[in-house]
Amino acid sequence: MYTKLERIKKDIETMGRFNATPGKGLTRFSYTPEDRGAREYIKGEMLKVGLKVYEDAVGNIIGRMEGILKYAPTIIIGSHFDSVKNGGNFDGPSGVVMALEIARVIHENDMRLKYPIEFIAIVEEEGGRFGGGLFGSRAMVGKVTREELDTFKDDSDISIAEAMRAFGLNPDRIQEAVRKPRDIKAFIELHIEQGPVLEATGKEIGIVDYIVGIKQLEVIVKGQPDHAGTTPMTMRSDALDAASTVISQVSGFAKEAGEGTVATVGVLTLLPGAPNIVPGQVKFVVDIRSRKSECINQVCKEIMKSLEKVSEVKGVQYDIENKLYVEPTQLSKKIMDCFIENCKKLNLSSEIMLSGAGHDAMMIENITDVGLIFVPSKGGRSHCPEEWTDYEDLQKGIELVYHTILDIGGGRVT
Ligand code: HGY
Ligand code: MN
Ligand code: MN
Repeated sequence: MYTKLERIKKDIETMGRFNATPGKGLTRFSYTPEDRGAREYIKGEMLKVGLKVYEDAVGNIIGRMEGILKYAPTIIIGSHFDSVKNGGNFDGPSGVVMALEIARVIHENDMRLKYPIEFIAIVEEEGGRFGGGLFGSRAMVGKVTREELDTFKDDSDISIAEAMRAFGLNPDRIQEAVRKPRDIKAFIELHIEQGPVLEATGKEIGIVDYIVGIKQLEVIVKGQPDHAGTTPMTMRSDALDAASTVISQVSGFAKEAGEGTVATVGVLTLLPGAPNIVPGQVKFVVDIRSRKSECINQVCKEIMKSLEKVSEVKGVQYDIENKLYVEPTQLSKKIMDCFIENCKKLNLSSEIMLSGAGHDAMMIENITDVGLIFVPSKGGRSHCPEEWTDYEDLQKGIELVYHTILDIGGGRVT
C-alpha cells in the first residue's frame, strides 16, 4: 500500500471537528465558520505537499500539480466538503481525503506524472444551506446563473450572493469558475456508497455506471389562516389539509412509476404555525429520482394533477418551483474498465452499480470523462450521525484511485 491509514483517519477526524452541531452529527454548510475551518485545514495540507493552491470564484478549493506535459489537459480528483444538516463525517470528505492522500503519496515518492493533476474540494454539493445542490460543480460547468445567487436563500433569508460576499467572494465573477472541456482530461470521485449494497454483497468497491436523474420540486400551497375554533370545517382553506392530501400520494406515484423510482418529501414547513390557527401556507419539497427521466416526469405529472384537483376541492392556490433537475448520467466506460483492471491487480472485489445518490461527478460529466467509485457504508446508513465507513475500506478505495490515475495519466515519468 502506498497510502497511510493514520493520515486518512486524521484527515476525516480533523475535518469532522469543523461542525455547527457537535454531538448531533455533522453540519457544515458552505460559506460559514465551519466551512472556513475545514477550508484552512484542506489548504494547509495541500500546501504541505507543494501544490499550487487557489479558490475559484465560488470557493471550490483547488490544489494543482503540474505534469511533464506543460499544456496537457488536467486530471481532477476529489469530492465535496460541505454536509447535510446533522449528517456524517464521510459523505464528501472521503473523496477530499482521497485527493489529499494521493497528493501526499505522489509528493513523498518524488513522482512526476505526464498530465497535470488538480486535487479539489467542492462547495455546496448538498444544497443544505441554500437548497438546490451540486452548486460548486454546477458553477464549474457554467450551470449557475447570477440570478440564482439572489433567489436561493438560507433559513435566515440570506441569499447565496450575500453569503458569498460576507465570505470574501464576489458573486458577480461566478463565470470565472467555469472550466473548458478541452482543459480537462478526466474527473475521478471517490464517495461512500450511502446504501446497503456493498455490505450486503461483501464487495469492497462499487464501480458506478449510472447516477440517477434527480428533480427537486418546491411546492407552496396557499390557503387562509383562520381561527381554529370558530371557523367551520366547511368554510376553511386549510393549506395543510390540502398539501397533506398530495403528500400522502407521493410514495404511491413513485411505486407506480417503477424502475426503482423513489420520491421523498424531506422538507415541510407551515405558517403561521400555531395550534389554534388554521394553516395559511405550507411549503414542501419533493425529491424525485430514477435512472429513467420518463419516470421522473411521470411522478411530476401525477403530483401536478393532484395539486390541481386539491386546489379546486379545498379552495387553495399553489406555486411550484423546479429547484434542481439533473438528467440520469452514464459514466465513462473507459474509466470503468480502468477501475475493473486495477481492482483485479489490487485483488479488490468489486461490482458495477447504480448510484441512487447524486454526486458532483454527474455535473462534471458535462465537460469531461468521469469515473466514480464507492466504498462501503456501515449498515448502509448516511445523511445521519450514524454514518460510518471503516478507514481500511476507505484506504482500499484510495489505493484504487491512485493506480487508476497513474494509468489515465500515462504512468509516472520520474
Ligand atoms: O442528495 C444526494 O443524493 C447527495 O447526497 N447530495
Ligand atoms: Mn450527501
Ligand atoms: Mn455526497
